[in-house]
Amino acid sequence: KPRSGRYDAGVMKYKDMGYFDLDYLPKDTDVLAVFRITPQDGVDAEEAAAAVAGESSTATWTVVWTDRLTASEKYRAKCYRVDPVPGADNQYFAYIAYDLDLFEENSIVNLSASVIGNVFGFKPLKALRLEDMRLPIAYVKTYAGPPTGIVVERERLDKFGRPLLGATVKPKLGLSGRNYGRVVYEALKGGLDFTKDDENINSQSFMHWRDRFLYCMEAVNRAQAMTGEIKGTYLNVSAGDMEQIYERAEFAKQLGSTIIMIDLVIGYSAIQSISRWCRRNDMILHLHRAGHSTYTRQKSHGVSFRVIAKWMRLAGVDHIHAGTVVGKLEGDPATTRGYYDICREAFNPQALQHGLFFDQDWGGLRRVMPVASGGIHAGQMHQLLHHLGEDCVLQFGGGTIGHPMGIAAGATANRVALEAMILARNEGRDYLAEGPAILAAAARGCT
Ligand code: CAP
Ligand code: MG
Repeated sequence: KPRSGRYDAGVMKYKDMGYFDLDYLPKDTDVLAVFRITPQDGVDAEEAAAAVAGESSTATWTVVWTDRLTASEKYRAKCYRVDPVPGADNQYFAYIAYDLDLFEENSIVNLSASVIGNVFGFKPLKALRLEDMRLPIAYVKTYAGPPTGIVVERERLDKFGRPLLGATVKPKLGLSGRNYGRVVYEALKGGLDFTKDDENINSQSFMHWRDRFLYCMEAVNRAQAMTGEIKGTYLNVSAGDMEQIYERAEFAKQLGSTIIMIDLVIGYSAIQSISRWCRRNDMILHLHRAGHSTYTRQKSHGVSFRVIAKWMRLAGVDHIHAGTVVGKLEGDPATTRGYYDICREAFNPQALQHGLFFDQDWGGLRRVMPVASGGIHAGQMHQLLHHLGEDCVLQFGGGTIGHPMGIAAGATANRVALEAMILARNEGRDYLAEGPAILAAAARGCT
C-alpha cells in the first residue's frame, strides 16, 4: 500500500517523503544549491522548499512502488536550511544538498536538467530563482575548463598589465563582407586588440560567413603588420548544427585566427564540444551570453548569472560577457563583481560576499577573462578600471565606431584613455577621482 505522498487538493507531503532535514550536514562531496522561493499564498515555505528538493532529484507527485528498488535515501536531495530573505515579503532562501552520484561527470546538460529541469513551473510556487551553487571539488575535477585561460591568452597576445580592448562591429546587421572588414581594420589599426562579431551575425544573405572570415582575417593581418602587435577578431562560428560550427571553426583556424566566438544559445553540449576542439587547436574561445537576460534578470524568478558563469567556467570558455556596471545594460557593482570573481579567482571565498553564497574551489581550472560590453565609452575608463580591474576585456562597439572623427580615431581614443588611466594608477594617483581631468589631458595630447 503506497504511503501518502499526494499534494493535490492542497495536501502536500514532500516534507514527509525524505526531502527535508534541518539536521542534515552537507558532505564535502555534495552539490549544493540555494534557491529563492516565493510560495503561493497559503503554502508552507518549508513544504515548498522540500518540493523543490524532491522534484529536482528523485520525486514525483506521489510515492511510487519502485522507490523501494533503489538506494532511495541516498538519492533524495535534502533541503537542509530555509532562511527568510532579508527585506523581502514571503521569500525564502532554501539550501538543498544533492548527492554527487546523482550527476554524470563532465556534463552541464545533466547538471542543469536535474537542478533546473522540472521545478520552475511548479504549482505551489509563485516564483523560483536558482541563486547560486557550490560544486564540490570532486565534481569540478571531471571538467577540463577553459582551453586557454587568462595567463596563456596574455602570453599568446604578448599583452600584459592592462585590460584588453575590443569592439563589436556595428551596425549589427547589413554590412557586406568587404565593408565589415574595413571596420575591423580601422578599429585594430587605431589601437584595439580585438574586434568582434555581434551575437546575431552568422551567415545571412548580405554577408555569408566565408566572406566575413576572409575579409576579417585580411584586416587582422594588415593591422598586425602595420602596428607590430598581435590582433584578433572573434569570428562567430555559431550555426544551426554542430557540423557547421566545426566547419566554420576549422576555416577560422586555416586562416590563422587566434580566437573564435560562440553564442550561449548554441546550447551546453555544443559549448562543451567546441571547447574541446579549441583545446586541441590552441584557439581562444569567446562566449557571448546571448539570451541570458530572459532568465537571469528578474530577481525573484529564473537563474542568477552567477550560476551561468560557474557552469561556463566548467564547460570551458576563455571569455565570457559578464556585465559592465556602467553603460546601457543593467548591473549593480557588487553583484557584477561577484561574476568577475567567479571567472578570475582560483578560489571564491563566501566571505568575499559580492552576492556569493558558497565557498568555491576551482581545483586548478584555468581562469576566464570576463568581458565588459554594452554602451560603454572612453569617458568611463576610470570607472571601468576601478570596478572591473585589469584582467578583463573592455569592449566599445558604439563607443568606437560612433566616434565623430571616425573608427580609427575612436579606437585610438579608447587606447589612449586606457593607457593614461593605467599610468595614473601605476604612479599611485587617485585615478578614480582624477579620472575626468586625466581623460581631458589625454584627449588634448591626442589632438
Ligand atoms: C554591445 C553589444 C553586445 C552587448 C552584450 C550589443 O554593443 O554588441 O551584444 O554588450 O551584452 O549588441 O549591445 P555596444 P552583455 O558596445 O555598441 O553597446 O555583455 O551584457 O552580454
Ligand atoms: Mg551585441
